[in-house]
Amino acid sequence: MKKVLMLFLAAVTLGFTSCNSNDDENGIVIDGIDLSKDVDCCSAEEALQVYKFLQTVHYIPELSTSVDGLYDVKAFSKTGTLHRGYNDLYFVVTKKKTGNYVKFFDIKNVTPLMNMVKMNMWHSTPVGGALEVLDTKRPAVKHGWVSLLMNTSEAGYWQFSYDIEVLGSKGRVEDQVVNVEALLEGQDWLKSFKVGNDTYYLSLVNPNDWKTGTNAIQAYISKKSSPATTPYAVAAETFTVEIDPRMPDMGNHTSPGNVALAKQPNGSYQGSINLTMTGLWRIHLTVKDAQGNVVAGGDSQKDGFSSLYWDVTL
Ligand SMILES: [Cu+2]
Repeated sequence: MKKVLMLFLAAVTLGFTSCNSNDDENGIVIDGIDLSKDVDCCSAEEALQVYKFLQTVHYIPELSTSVDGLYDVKAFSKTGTLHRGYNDLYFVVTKKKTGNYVKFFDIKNVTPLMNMVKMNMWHSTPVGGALEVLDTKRPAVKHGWVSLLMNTSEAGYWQFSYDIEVLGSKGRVEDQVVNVEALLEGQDWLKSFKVGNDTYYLSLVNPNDWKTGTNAIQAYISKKSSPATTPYAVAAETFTVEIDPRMPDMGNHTSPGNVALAKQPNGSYQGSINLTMTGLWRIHLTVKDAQGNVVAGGDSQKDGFSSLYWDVTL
């Protein structure tokens, strides 16, 4: 595959046409296969962008597979591992014969299941909806996410399954055990709250990308399924999540200019958070329903702050 990618790089540098081009004079031929005839693959520019993207993520072997001996399916995350809380997942499919990226494939029914060994029960976890194209620049990369309730421990372990369809060929990854790492001390990015009999999960998205100062803050609110072995979808309800970041080790001082998280058309919640210095920030949360009633957090403990919070250490 390296060879193909290097040729794509060369093709871009030399200004050759895309592999979808009908211009035979400039076709890229590898191992006797003219890539310009491969309508399933990306243009040279698209392939280059995918190649560049893959330099920023790492391969998860447990979640990768092949389909019908024709296609390699590779899963990636930022680190090549998974951890408790929100994780982005990326998938790329290549043709075994040429290493070309395949643009058209579907990944469905991503189902993480945790076996709580001592309790002899299984549960799933918040999962984003159908996987989507990462962006228009990188149409051959599919993106999704999972937010894992617990890390792997003596209490239990995780298995992942999903279905894949590539150009009419179907495959499945079934019950693959994947290790889920704990977060470091001072990092707690996943919390739950109850409204009546319903349990909701608040997944903070990638706070490890934050820097000192003002940051975009993004989260998802998912609703626990019944039975709990069904992946937990993003909640249909509309909430608002007010944030009150404090530094517990520094007299609980706060910061100015924080903006509550509001629901976006894509189902995520977005706001703005100002973290004025490095160290442990406890982000106290107050969740309100669409009518503005407080449904979670907001309760005064002995320190006067909400007992519903994320911890982020910068
Ligand atoms: Cu569990």
